[in-house]
Amino acid sequence: MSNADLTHIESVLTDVALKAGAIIKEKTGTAVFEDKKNAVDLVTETDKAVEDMIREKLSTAFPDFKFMGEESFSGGDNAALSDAPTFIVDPIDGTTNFIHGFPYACTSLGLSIDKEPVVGVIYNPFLDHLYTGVKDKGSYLITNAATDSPIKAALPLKKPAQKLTLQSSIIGIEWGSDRVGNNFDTKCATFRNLSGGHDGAGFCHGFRSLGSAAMNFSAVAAGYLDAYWEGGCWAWDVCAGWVILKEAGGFVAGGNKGVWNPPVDSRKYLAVRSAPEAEQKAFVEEFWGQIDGSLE
Ligand code: LIP
Repeated sequence: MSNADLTHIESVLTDVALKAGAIIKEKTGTAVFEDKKNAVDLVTETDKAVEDMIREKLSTAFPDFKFMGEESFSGGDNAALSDAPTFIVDPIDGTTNFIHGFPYACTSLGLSIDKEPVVGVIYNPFLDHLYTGVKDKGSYLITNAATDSPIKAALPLKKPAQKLTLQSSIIGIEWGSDRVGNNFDTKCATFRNLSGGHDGAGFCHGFRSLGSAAMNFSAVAAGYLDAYWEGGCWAWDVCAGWVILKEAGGFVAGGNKGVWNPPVDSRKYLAVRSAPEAEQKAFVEEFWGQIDGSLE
């Protein structure tokens, strides 16, 4: 598919994301939630309504493309990701934030071809921030996105002053929705290692938890976070952010030691901000050295 085609797809995804954002904002404060697999894995009627709207618009515009959405998948439509052009969609990433009114919920719309993320659009309607990325065409943050005077800036937003090292980093982390078992234990032990379990000496400057994988990827792409480590989320949480980060000079390694090229549906990732490649690789190795266990 040509770059022109991908740019056209990006503009359609942008329109759809802005429409989704308008619905999400209108429903804020009215969210009635249900549990999915457990009491911290939540869904609302708005997640489902927004996904239905997105699916309808995208299948009309691109009838030959496949669709993988969080709520359709939970509803039993769970075919594995194939090489075919596939929209990978989270109608509301950060559903818990949406329910609580914490303004870091977004719509995440990605396109993968040959299982590679090639277009990504992420829209946070509460901040009116739109992140976009197209393979080989760069990535951007557009503020005031839903107004008549949007402001577009190339990512990353800042050239970090510091060398990328584990010791000088702030790292995005999430508990996720698995609060027992292997991944929970691996995260707890690793958080301890990274935060100062060694004779009181901190190994990183701190953690941040935005409550949305797409928002965490966007923050790494912007350069606000140095890295984001996750185990347990899904392709729809990361597909759009993946393109945006890579086009911003970032790097996505596996969430477990030794995995340099994780597939987008591998469910465990270490996303690293823009820096010289040797620094990124040294950071990844150093981070992996602190992982206590192995994510599933
Ligand atoms: C959430 C993610 C979050 C992750 C959770 C969950 P949701 O998505 O973005 O970062 O830790 O496990 O998947 O449920 O809000 O769409």
